[in-house]
Amino acid sequence: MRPTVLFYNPISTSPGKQRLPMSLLAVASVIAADYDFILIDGNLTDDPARDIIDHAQRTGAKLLACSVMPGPQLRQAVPVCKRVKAALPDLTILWGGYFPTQHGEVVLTSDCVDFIIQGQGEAPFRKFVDTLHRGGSLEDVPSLGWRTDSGAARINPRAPYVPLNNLPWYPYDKIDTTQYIGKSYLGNRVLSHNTSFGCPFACNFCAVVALANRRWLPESAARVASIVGHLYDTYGIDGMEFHDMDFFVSEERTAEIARRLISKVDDNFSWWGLGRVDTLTEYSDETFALMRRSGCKMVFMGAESGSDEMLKRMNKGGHSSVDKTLAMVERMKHFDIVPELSFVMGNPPDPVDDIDNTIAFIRKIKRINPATELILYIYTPVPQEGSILLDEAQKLGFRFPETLDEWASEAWAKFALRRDPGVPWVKDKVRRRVRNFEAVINAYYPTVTDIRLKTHYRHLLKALSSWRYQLRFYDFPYELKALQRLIHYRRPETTGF
Ligand code: B12
Repeated sequence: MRPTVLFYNPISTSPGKQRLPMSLLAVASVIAADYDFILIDGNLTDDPARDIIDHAQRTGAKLLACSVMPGPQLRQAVPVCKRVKAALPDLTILWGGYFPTQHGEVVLTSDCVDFIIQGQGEAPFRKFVDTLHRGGSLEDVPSLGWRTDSGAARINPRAPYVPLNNLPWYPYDKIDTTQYIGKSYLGNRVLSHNTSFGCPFACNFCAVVALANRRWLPESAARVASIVGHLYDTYGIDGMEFHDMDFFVSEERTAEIARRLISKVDDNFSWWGLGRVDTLTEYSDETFALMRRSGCKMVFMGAESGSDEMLKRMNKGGHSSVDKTLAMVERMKHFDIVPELSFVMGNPPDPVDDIDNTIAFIRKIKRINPATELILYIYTPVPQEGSILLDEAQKLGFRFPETLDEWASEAWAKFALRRDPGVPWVKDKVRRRVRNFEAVINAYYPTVTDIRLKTHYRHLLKALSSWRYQLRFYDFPYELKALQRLIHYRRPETTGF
C-alpha cells in the first residue's frame, strides 16, 4: 500500500474567495507518483484540526505538511498544529513557505512544529518524505531545519535551485480543482498559476528576497501555454491570475506566452500578472499590443513611493523612478490595460512627510489615468540583511516576536496585513492619514475590480466625495466610510488580486 501524506493549507482569505493552494500543489507534485495525499484546506472547512486528526487516524499517515505565510494563515496554523500534536504526538509536523523561511528559528522554538523547510520546496520535500518513510539521515536533507537534542535549532544549507521546467505539473486531477474556480473582474471562471519562482531584485520591504535570494526561475512559454490550455480545456476557465513574484522579467518570454495564448484560448479570455515599472518600460509597443490581444487586462506593479530618494532607500533597484511610473500609467491607458499600483507608505524616519509626498503623487497618477487601481500599504518590516529600512525601524524600537504564540496573536496577524501594523513610528494619527485619504480617493475613483458595485453607487460615492477631493480635505470622512460599509465596498486587494 502507498503511504499517505497529509497537506494543510491554513485559512488565508474570506469564504468563497479561496485560491488554488499552489504552494502545496507544487510540493505535492514531486511525491504524487509514489505517495497518496490528502489536502485539508482551512478555507473550506470549519474545523481543520478535526479533519486532520480523522484523516491521520484513518490512513495511518506519518506526516502533516503545512504551508504558512504570516497573517491569518499563521494565526490559524498555530492552534491547529497544537491540537493535532496533542492528539497525535507521533504525527510529524513540517512547515514550509514564507513564514518558516523568514522566521525559522522562532518556529523551531515551538513544540507543535517538528521540522521546517526553507526556500524553494520541491527537491528538499521529496528527500524529506523519502527519509521519513524509507530511512536515511536528516543531515542529508537540504534546506531542512529541526531542534536538536540540546534544544538548539539546526538548519541545513539550502538546496540547489531546480528549474521549473524540470518539475512536474501541479496534480490538478488529485484534488477537487473545481472548488477553486472563482469569479472576479477577470471572468466567471478564474484559476491561478505561478509561472516562475523568485525575483532578481532585493527591495528591502519584500519577503521574496529571503525565499529566492535574487534568483528568477521561469517556466518556458511553451509550458505556461500548455498548462493554461489544459485548464481552459478541462475546467472551462475564462480568466487566469498569474501570481508570480515577477511575471514580466523577460520580454521575450512574455511575448511568446501571449502569442501562444492567442492560439489556445478565445477572445473572452483575460489574465493578470505582477511586474515592475522599470522592466515594463523597456517593453516595445508590439509586446504591449500582443499582451492585450492575448487577454492581459490588468498589471500589478509596485510603485511604492512618490519620491525617487525613497525608492533608492527601499533598494528598489533597477531603474525605477517616479517619472517612469507616470509614463507607464499613461502608456497603459492606450493599450487598455489597467495599471494596479501598490504603495508602501509611512516609511521611517519621517512617516508623515513620506505619506504626504505619496498622496500628492497618487493624485497626479489619477489625473493621468483615473482607472489606475491603488493598494496602500504601511511599511511593515521583513527580516533582510543590510536593509536600511529595517535598521531604522529597529533604532525606533521595532522588534520581531520571539515566540510562535506571540506571532499568532491578533496584533501580529494584523501587522502582516500591512494596513495597521502597530509599528512604533506609525502613530495612530499617521495611520489614520493613510486610511482617510484611501476612503476619499476610493470614493472619488471607485475601483473597477469590484464587479458587484452598481453604477448608481459609483455615482453616489463620487458625488459625496467630490468636495473633499477637490479641497484636499481628507480628515474625518465618516460619511464615506459609512457608505462604503453599507454597500460592502471592496478594495482591490480584498477582491483578491
Ligand atoms: C497566492 C497568494 C495569496 C493567496 C493565498 C493562497 C492560498 N495559499 O490559499 C491570497 C490572495 C488569499 C493571499 C493572501 C494574503 N497574502 Co499572500 N501571496 C500569494 C502570492 C501572490 C503567491 C503565493 C504562491 O502560491 N506562490 C506559488 C508557490 C508555488 O510558491 P511559494 O508559495 O513560494 O511556495 C514555494 C516555497 O515557498 C515552498 N513552500 C511553500 N509552502 C510550503 C510548504 C511545505 C510543506 C514545503 C516543504 C515547502 C513550501 O515551496 C514552494 C515550491 O517551491 C505571494 C507572493 C508570491 N508571488 O510569492 C503572496 C504573499 C505570500 N502573501 C503575502 C501576504 C502578506 C498576504 C496577506 C497576509 C496580506 C496581504 N495583504 O497580501 C494576505 C492575507 C489576506 C487575508 N485577509 O487573509 C506576502 C507574505 C509576506 C511575508 N512577510 O512573508 C506575500 C509574499 C506577498 C508579498 N510580496 O508581500 N496570498
